[in-house]
Amino acid sequence: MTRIAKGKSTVVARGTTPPNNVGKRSTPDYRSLTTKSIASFDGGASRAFAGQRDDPFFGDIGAIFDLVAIRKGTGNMGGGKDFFSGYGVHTFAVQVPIAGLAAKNGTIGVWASVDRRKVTTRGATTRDSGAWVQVNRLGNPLVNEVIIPTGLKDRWNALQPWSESEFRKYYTEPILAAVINKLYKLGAPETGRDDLVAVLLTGVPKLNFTGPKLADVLRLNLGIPVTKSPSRLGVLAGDNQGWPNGRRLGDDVIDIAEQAVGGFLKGTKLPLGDGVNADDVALLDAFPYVADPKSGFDNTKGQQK
Ligand SMILES: [Ca+2]
Ligand SMILES: [Ca+2]
Repeated sequence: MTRIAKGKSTVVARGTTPPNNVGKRSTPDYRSLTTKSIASFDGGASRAFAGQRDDPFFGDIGAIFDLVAIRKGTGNMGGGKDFFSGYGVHTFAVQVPIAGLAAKNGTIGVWASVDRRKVTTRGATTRDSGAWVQVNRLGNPLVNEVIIPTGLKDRWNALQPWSESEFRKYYTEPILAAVINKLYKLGAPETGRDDLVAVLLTGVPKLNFTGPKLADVLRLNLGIPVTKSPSRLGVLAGDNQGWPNGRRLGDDVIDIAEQAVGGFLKGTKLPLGDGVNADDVALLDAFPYVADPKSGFDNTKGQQK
């Protein structure tokens, strides 16, 4: 792991990733394989891990892609199918003390991007060559999926987060609001959505506002204390330590996004959700927090808990 601070790069940790969770004969005691792969640095105050974990994202993606298929909840919104249940993901987890950050009482912005080589040549052997190009980025969850039109997704993913002014109208006039109104006659505000610009591009005043510059970064106000009893609906439920102020593994970002696009911050509080309220497996109470991946032997992909 390399830390870049004040223009200087320093390798702060090295380690190996555990093998994927194949099954009880090939990879017995998978938790200990994980624990052994955690690299510690900063004199033990910081940790890093890279390897396979359970996919902590949860949602009924099959239903959502079928014309949103919004479930109008009545307080009990359970019953959706967790499309990601049983799947693993490759995870990079990093834990650093807040005290070590320059903005310890301020708001930080976080995003990630993926680069690949410009050219892939397929044949007897497959070869990648050419310059590295950015093909994907992520700050706030679901911006790519919910806000950016299909024809512009490649361009949007190739840009840096601070290029967002080019896409402003898709935030102020979200396509999803128009779609759910057309399909379900919900009365979500379709224009003048400065509330979404605040939530996704500048931060919300008195919560995590970082100035007028538009940028899709995940903003986290480090001055807000850790919530003892987190709500899966985060800020929408009065729990200011959840998305859109940072993002915890248990935050129900699909329900939050649907309700935010539905106009929650403009007073249109629609009981929207996909019916999946939590991950199919419990998180760990210690680093790297993301649950152990299901083994290939167990193979429970897509099955509900
Ligand atoms: Ca999962
Ligand atoms: Ca949900």
